[in-house]
This record gives sequence, C-alpha cells and structure tokens, in this order.
Amino acid sequence: MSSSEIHVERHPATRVPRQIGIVHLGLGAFHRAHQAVYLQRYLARSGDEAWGVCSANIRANRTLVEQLRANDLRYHVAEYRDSEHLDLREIGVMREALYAGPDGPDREALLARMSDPAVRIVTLTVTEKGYFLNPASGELLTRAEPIAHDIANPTTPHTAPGLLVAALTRRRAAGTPPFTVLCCDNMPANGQRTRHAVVALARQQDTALADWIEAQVAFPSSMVDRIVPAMGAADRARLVALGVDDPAAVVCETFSQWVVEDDFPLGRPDWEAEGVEMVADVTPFETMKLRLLNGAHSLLAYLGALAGIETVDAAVANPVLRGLLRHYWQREAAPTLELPAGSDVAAYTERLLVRFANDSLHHRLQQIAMDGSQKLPQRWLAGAVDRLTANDATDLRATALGIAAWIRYTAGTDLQGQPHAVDDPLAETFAALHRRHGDDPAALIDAFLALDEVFPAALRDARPVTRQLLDALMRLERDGVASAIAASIHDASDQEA
Ligand code: NAI
Ligand code: CS2
Repeated sequence: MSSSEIHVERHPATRVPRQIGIVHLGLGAFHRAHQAVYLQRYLARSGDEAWGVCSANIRANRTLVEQLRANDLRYHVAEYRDSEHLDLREIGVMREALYAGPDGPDREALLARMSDPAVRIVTLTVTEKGYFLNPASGELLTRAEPIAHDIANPTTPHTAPGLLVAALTRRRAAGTPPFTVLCCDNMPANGQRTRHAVVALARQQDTALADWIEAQVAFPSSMVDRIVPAMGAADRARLVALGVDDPAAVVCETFSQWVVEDDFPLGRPDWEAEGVEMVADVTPFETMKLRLLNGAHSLLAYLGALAGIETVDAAVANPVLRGLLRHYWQREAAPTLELPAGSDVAAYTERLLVRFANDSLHHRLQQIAMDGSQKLPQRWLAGAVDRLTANDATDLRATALGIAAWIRYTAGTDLQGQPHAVDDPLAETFAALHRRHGDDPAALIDAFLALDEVFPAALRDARPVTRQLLDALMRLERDGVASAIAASIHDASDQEA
C-alpha cells in the first residue's frame, strides 16, 4: 500500500511543561515512544506542568541531541495500528536535551540538573549492558574499564551508575532529598539491580555515602512494554512522504504497557490515569513479559537470522517458527510462571503473535540479536533453571535449540555463510571460542557453557540439556533451521507420549 492510502490521525502537542521534574538517561528510541508519550498525555489531561523532561545521552548519539535542539525539542511518534492506520503524536514534554558522553560537553549541565531540587525522578533506558553488572550474578563489574574510570574519577563519571552516585553525592551535601531512580530497561528486578550497581559503586568511594543511598533512595522496579524498532531509512522516507520531515521521529506499535512499583517518596505524575499499573510488586509482570515476549523474540532472532530472515514479521509468518514459539510458550516458559492475577497465557501469547506480525514496524532480527550475553539469562536461562529445579527437565528442547542457534549466530555468519555483525560486550570472547573450537561442536558447547557470566551452573551440569544442545547444534549445521525445529518439537512430543 502506498503512503497516500494511509489514514493518519494527528495529535499535536498543544502544551509544553514549564518545569523539569524528570531527568532521563538514555535518549534512545524507546524513551521517546514510551515514557514521553505517557507524560504528554498526562500533561494534556491534567495541565500539570511540573513534569518536563531533561533527556541525556551519555554514550552514543550526539547527532540526535543536536537534531532535537534544532526543532525546539519537539518530535513525532508514529504509532502504526496496521499498514492502513497511523496515529501521529507530536511530543513536547522534553524541555532539555544533553549530550554528556565522555567526549561530550554537557556532563556538568547534566549533573547540575540532576542536583536541582525540582528534579524528583531519574529514569533510565541505557540497555542491559549500561549497568555494568554480571548478567548472571548481578554483581558490579568493578574491573570493567568505564566503572574503573568512575571509581578513580567520581566527580567526572562516564557511566549511568557513576552519574547517579555523583548526583546523589551533590544532593546529600546540599541537604536536598534524593530523587527516585526508575529503571525502565528489560532486566529482572530492574530496580534492585540498579540499586545494587549504584550502592556497590558508591561503596568503592565512601561507605557512609553508600549506606545513605541504601537507606534513603527509592529504586522501584518497572516492567515496560512497547515494540519500538530502530528507525531505518525506509521508515524515515515513509514519514517524509506523509509530510513529517523529522529526523528525531520514531515508529512503534499502538500497544503499550507500563507496570511500576509505587515507591516515589518525592511524588510522581498521576500515571495511573494514563493506564500505567501502579503495583506493590512488579515481579510476576516482569517475569511473564521477559520469558514470553522477549524469550520468543530471541528465539526468532537467532533461528530467523541463521535462516537468512531479516524481520520479526517475516519470521513469524513462517509456520515452522510459529510452531516453535507455541511449543516454547506452552511447554517450557508458561510452566515456570507465577502469573499476575487475572492474566491468561493463551490470550497473551496469541496477542504476541498479532503484535509480532505487524509488518509496518520492520523490526529487524539483527537488533534483537544484539547483546545476547546480557539478555539470555533472564529470557531463557532462569526459566530453564526453574524447570530443572522442579526436576522436570525432559522438555527443554526449544530452549536448547535457541541456545544452540545463539552459539552458532555468534560465529558471525548464517547457515548459508552470509556474514553478520555480532554486537555484544563479549563479542571478542565469542570469536576466540569459535576460532579455537569451531571444528568440534562438543568442545564449543562446553566452552560456551563455561562462560559463568551467562550460564548458571545448574544448566551447565544438566547432562540431558547439554545433550539436547549438542544434538540441536549438529542438526542446525547439517539439516538447517526448519529440520532442527521439526526434530526438536517432535522429539519432545515423543518423550512426553
Ligand atoms: P536505542 O538504541 O535507541 O537507545 C539505546 C540508548 O542506550 C541510547 O541512549 C544509548 O546511548 C544508550 N546506551 C547504550 N549503551 C550504553 C551504555 N553502555 N551506557 C550508557 N548508555 C548506553 O535503544 P532503545 O530502543 O531506546 O532501547 C533501549 C532499552 O530500552 C533496551 O535495551 C531495553 O532495555 C529497553 N526497552 C526497549 C524497547 C524497544 O522496543 N525498543 C521495549 C522495552 C524496553
Ligand atoms: C526486544 C525488545 O530488542 C529486543 O531484544 O526483544 O526490545 C522488545 O522489542 C521490547 O521489550 C518490547 O517491549
């Protein structure tokens, strides 16, 4: 369908806030299409002008900051209902954009803003790797170069935990109450993890400061959900054709969910009026989303990429991959969940299939495949360990096939030999393991399973699972993706019969 046939509903930003009450670290696509949309709707409804946002990039993407500044910090969010209907929202809640990367000019401005008493909340989407935690144990990586830098230079930090510690140090010294820290990254217990990163880093500098943060600062956890793919040239061109020439625009689906632990000592916007679920414990929501949605995304990413498929909608259109998702959901993920009251796995997963099939999003598998070492522990491995602990390990073949596909993907080529980039903090380690053990699948699997920042010991020591993994890796290489999936699902059904 050509863009002229799309029905566009426009939602201009009729108000902008007067005050900055929130600082956001990680000015990526997701922040622009999720938190900012809730805040814009809240402002329009309530007229409360206290919750403008200062949004900062502390690593990449200075260009985006400049583009936003050139457009009075306004941008558009294009929500594709389907290929014929588009809601186009203008967002005006961002009142300041900063580039505070190591080479950037705005670090002092950012720290000053974070120390401002009007700022009551600091939110984050710096990706899983931005916390510098060991993905399996949750411990701070004190020897990672950026964290070592922040330990040595606490007043000029490079990392998100370092900036939080430096700003909290200033607030404590000035007698300003601490802001609430709200992590919006896809990690389990993301508030507790963020607290641990910040307190552990502060403890390297000053025990009294660490104790104060531990006692005084709230770190509520949150579950965030909205599919917001990275913008490609074609997405940009489609918007230009609709008259929206906005380099900071983002596209996303209409679905949006946000579940937040209600612990904001200095107050917060009345988010529930915009559909945010404010709860006492976010864990069941988070586990369900990570294992069902993100777990399925990662299966599609690695198996789809090995088969030469490029996008989520193309992958989920493939009946064999859909069959694998259904098998994984029903047999391997759902049995591990303690569901939030009133939820229904069958309805949730059917809706996921519809969301994944949205062909207006062009969600690239390569984007989801990024940072597997940071993602797999919470998406697949924690659930697998739950199954093993419940002594129910016979049916982990979809997970084992996923792990085998990930290992094969990290070699940097698909099954036809086409190269792809492997974007992961452990990419060099993976390349070395493939060089050393590329001709010996059993040794390769043992070497990957020995990566204890990724794999829990319970999985490494489970012989049935390691056998399933070896079978899957050999079948993938020998027979291809479709045969490996068919064999996995079939073998599992045989075992159950
Ligand atoms: P993006 O690529 O548009 O932005 C990533 C942001 O993280 C950028 O601001 C970048 O500068 C920053 N960043 C990356 N590595 C960093 C590091 N080591 N230290 C500090 N900052 C770092 O990605 P997007 O779409 O905004 O996603 C970001 C995160 O949001 C995801 O990793 C995920 O945890 C969460 N999320 C994303 C969803 C999506 O569909 N895009 C949906 C739900 C959650
Ligand atoms: C995706 C997620 O990039 C990924 O790894 O699985 O970002 C996914 O799009 C979101 O979590 C949806 O809420």
